[in-house]
This record gives sequence, C-alpha cells and structure tokens, in this order.
Amino acid sequence: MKIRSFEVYILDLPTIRPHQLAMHTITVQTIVVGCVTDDEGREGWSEVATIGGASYGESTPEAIKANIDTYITPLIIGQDPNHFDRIMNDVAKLVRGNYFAKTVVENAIIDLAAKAKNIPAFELFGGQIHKSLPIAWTLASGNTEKDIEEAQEMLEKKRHNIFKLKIGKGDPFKNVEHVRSIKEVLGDAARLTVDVNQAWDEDTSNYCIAALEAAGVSMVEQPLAAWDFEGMSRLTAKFNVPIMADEAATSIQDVFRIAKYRAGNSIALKPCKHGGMTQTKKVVGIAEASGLGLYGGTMIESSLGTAACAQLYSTISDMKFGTEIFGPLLFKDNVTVNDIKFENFEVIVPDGPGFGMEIDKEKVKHYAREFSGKQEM
Ligand code: MUC
Ligand code: MG
Repeated sequence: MKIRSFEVYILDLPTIRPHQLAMHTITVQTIVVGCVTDDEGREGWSEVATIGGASYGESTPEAIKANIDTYITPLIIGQDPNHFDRIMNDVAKLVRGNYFAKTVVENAIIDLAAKAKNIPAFELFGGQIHKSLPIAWTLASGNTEKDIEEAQEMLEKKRHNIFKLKIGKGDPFKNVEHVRSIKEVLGDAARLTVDVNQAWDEDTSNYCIAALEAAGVSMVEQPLAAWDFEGMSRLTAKFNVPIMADEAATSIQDVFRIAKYRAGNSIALKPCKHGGMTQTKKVVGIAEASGLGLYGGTMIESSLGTAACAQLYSTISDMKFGTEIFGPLLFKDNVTVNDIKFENFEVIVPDGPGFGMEIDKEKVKHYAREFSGKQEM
C-alpha cells in the first residue's frame, strides 16, 4: 500500500447566521479539504477550518494549501499510509510549525489507513470509550434577544444545554451585562461559558471575570493574548471559575508550559492546533498528568472535520468540559453524503470505516475555489 497522490482544496461554505467573534464575524466559513489516494485507488479525506483569514491564527487557508503542495506532499508520496506516525515524524524534521497543514495531511492518511482496514479511525487510537459526547452551542449572533431565543429553541429541541457566549467584541462591561441578561432568563436550565478570544487586558479581566463569576458563568476561555502566559497564570490563581487556554494551547511544548506555570487550569483541544491526532493524544497525556481539565474544541469544521474530532475525542476518558463540535449545525450545507447526528444534548460519534463519512465530491467541486495542485507518484 503506497500513497499515490495528495490534493488540497479551499472551500467557502456559507453559515446559517453571522457568527461574531472578537476578531471576525463569520458569514462564510473557509475550510481546507485534503484527499489522499493510494496505488489501489482508495481515498482518504480530511478537513481543517480556519477563522477570518489571518485574524484568528497564523495558518491561513492559502498558506496551508501552498505549504502542503510545496513542502509536504513531495515527502509523503510513495509512503505506506499505515505508518502515519512515522510519516509525520519525517515531515516534522523538514517542516517546522504548520500545524494546520500537518493535520490536513495526517488526518487524510489516517482516514485512508482505517478505511483500508475497514475499521473506524478511533480503532487506531486505542478504541472508543464514549459512543456520544456532551455538546455545547455558541451563542454569537451579536444580539442579546436573538441569543436568548436561540438558546431557548436549543433547550426545547434537546440539542444543547451548554452555551458558550462570545464576548470579545465591543465594550467588555456591556458584554458582561449581555451574559448576565442571558443567565437570568436561562437560570439553571443551562450551563454558560464565555470565550473572550484574547480581547482583554489584565485589568479588564480582573473586573469582568469577578462579575462573570458572580453571575454564575462556569468557565472563562482565553481572556488574555495568547502570548500572555504570566497574566493567565495570575488569573488562574486569583479566581475560582476555571480559566481555559485556547489560542495559547497549541504545540505540545506550549501545553507543557501551560501545565507547568498553571497558565490556565483547563485547555481546549483542537487537532488542527496541535498538528494532528497523534500530537493531540500527546497533549491529552500532558493534561491528564498535570490535572488540566479538557474540552473538545472546534475551529468550526463542517461534517468531515467534525467527524474526525468526534472520533478522536471519543477515545479520551475524561472530557471535563464536554465538547463544542457543533460546526455542521452552523453551515447551510455540508460536504458529506451522510450527516452527523445530534440528539439528547449529545453528538453521536460516527462509527463507520475511516472517519465514518462519505464525501460528496459534487459538493466539494461546487464550493472549492479552484482545482489544482495534484501531485502523483
Ligand atoms: C474558538 O475560539 O473557540 C469555537 C467555537 C466558536 O464559536 O468559535 C470557535 C473558536
Ligand atoms: Mg476559543
């Protein structure tokens, strides 16, 4: 079994409503899709999502594609997909950083290797511990009334009872009021968390986190800039409410530093941030050894990328904060033939071969910016 080709597509998928973060409002979400083929014509597919071009993180969709096509694909052609860890070890020697690009490549190879064995990908990571996982929804319409309506609808449908509020954009004090108003209406029917996406300084955080804690918020995600480990450490020591590192928790080395300096007492996992599934399991090991709480994060992937996250998260024994892999529900359309099921406040982990999803090639073609870059053996 040998890798024959690797293709990368950039797709723009419209969302059902604007999704407002500190640095960008998503109306069209850009995903990067990878397709690996082997010498017997089998295929493996993968996806990572990015948010707001270069505004959320350094890995832009265009850079992901260019760096895979130029630097990674030539290293993997002719390799045996069953040895995905060895392949990615070799890639890491010649390609620094580029975690999102590495995730596109490793995930596609894993999907292929698992499909060739006719097993779900989670079997390659020790097997499934959970068949379904708790799932949060992000309220980020930018409007308090709309957010309340949306939350009530989700509760009624039994789709979500954990809500994350994006509060990094605009006046921090008004945003705290926004959270308080939502909590007042929802009461104990839902758990509320907030994500500041790096937007506050330490003084603002000191004031606002105290108010959020008093309002009954159950977790505060990335209040400070990703580089501010010392500030995050002080906030973690000062408050009882859990402080979660997201943008700061990228490489395994960064996560080790967070654990060592307690720059957060919990972390959001996202395979794309860590450089793939194998690296994510190493991050989980650091967290488990140091008592960091885990959250199954998302970059708002569509059904394909979400299935990969769900499969990996299903192999982690204790996900203290549940997951937020709601991506497919925010898109008007998806790129797979089958859908991921969400029921009774949980996401059902797909358990078909590979990531359990059948790609819809017509949809990929429809939403892709261009078709190029195929490199063959
Ligand atoms: C982030 O920073 O967590 C995840 C959920 C959401 O609404 O935004 C993303 C990114
Ligand atoms: Mg976040």
